[in-house]
Amino acid sequence: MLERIRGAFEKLRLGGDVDSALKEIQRALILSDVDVKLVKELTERVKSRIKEEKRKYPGVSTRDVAYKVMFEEIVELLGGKSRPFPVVPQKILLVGLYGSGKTTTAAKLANWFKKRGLKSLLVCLDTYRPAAYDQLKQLAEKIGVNFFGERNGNPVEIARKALEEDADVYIFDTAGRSSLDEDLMEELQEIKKVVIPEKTLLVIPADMGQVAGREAREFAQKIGIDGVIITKMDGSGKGGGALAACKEAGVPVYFIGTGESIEDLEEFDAERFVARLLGVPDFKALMERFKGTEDLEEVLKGKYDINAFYKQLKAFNEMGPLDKVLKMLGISSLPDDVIEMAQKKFKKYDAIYKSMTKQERANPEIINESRMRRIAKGSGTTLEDVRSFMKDYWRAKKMFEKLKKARNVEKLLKRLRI
Ligand SMILES: Nc1nc2c(ncn2[C@@H]2O[C@H](COP(=O)(O)OP(=O)(O)OP(=O)(O)O)[C@@H](O)[C@H]2O)c(=O)[nH]1
Ligand SMILES: [Mg+2]
Repeated sequence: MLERIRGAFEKLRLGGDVDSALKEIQRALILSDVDVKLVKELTERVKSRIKEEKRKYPGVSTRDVAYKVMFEEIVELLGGKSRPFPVVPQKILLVGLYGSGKTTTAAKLANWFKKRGLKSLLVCLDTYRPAAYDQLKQLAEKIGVNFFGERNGNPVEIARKALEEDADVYIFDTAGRSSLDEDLMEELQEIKKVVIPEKTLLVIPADMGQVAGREAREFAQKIGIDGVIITKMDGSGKGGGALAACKEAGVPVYFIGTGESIEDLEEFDAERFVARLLGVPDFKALMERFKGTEDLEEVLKGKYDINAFYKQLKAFNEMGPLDKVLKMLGISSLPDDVIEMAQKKFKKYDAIYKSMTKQERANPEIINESRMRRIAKGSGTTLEDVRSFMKDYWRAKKMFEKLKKARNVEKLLKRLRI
């Protein structure tokens, strides 16, 4: 989507000039359907702020100042500072037009809360589309949360009955229409009166681009919304436009949907989003993923020897399938097959690791052909297996050096922000 922005920053970092980087960013934003007016304003602000900050930090190169200013302005454009979504018992009402992703998102949210220890009840208030009931019920079964619904009947009554059930988080999935017409409006207002939701969230697909702003305003006016969830960020080139438009409309984007599966829901944070776009890994997010497994920070501090490699393999193995998030966070340079290997070949690699001497683990460069043969024998694997272990180790080592470099960029950003 905003690949071009990444390209522009990369060029800047490698010594390109500020003007052409800025032009590239303008092009990227417009291609992503960001309103031209907003792009113009951003350009002006970036230019004047670069001048300003250069006066403030005379010792810092123009390029570094530009990097920092562009980063901050793009973050601001796409949403600015975000508030985390409250992980507390609550009632959430999902509204939105036909096919925007409400039902899928309802299930993703239930799963999100489940992971955080809260019990959800998924409630189907869509009695218009006959398949809606089964769709949500099946999703509820799949993630192991409770479901409530009736195939026919009045959505308002169903909502009332649902509230008698026991749950921490009530998630109400409503019917979609092709536009926000009188009927839909009345029904949603009635439901709202009964449910009294803490959060009414509008679900909008990313491919709406800047039109998302108009839709958000309309729903805000007629129904009242507390925030937005933008779905299908994975399949659209217009996500940037949708994000910028929601920011302009003054409604926070709480989550983004990044795929069709249940796990593909991310809490939206503009800074993290842009940082990732630029290839600056967000270590906090990364740490969260590693919670309870290994401390990547520690690994990064030390020397990347075979012990560190093994720690990582073990972490990946225990974490289960790595999802896109982790890959997007900058681990993307870790080859896919190595990640897969962490799960599939773990037993073999585990045995190989255990047959190595302390000295070998700390100094991988000493592992020659004859040592490999010994390791293969000791671990009950083949010479090929040991070779592939070593090959993966060297590749992973390279990746970590990259990650370390990226981290320095983040440090630079922090220092400049003061
Ligand atoms: N790629 C991708 N597809 C998504 C995402 N969210 C939803 N979808 C797909 O979009 C389609 C519509 O999703 P639903 O959840 O049924 O949409 P809905 O708003 O409930 O639709 P109605 O109830 O008919 O108004 C389905 O095929 C989903 O798999 C996403 O984040 N990424
Ligand atoms: Mg639906």
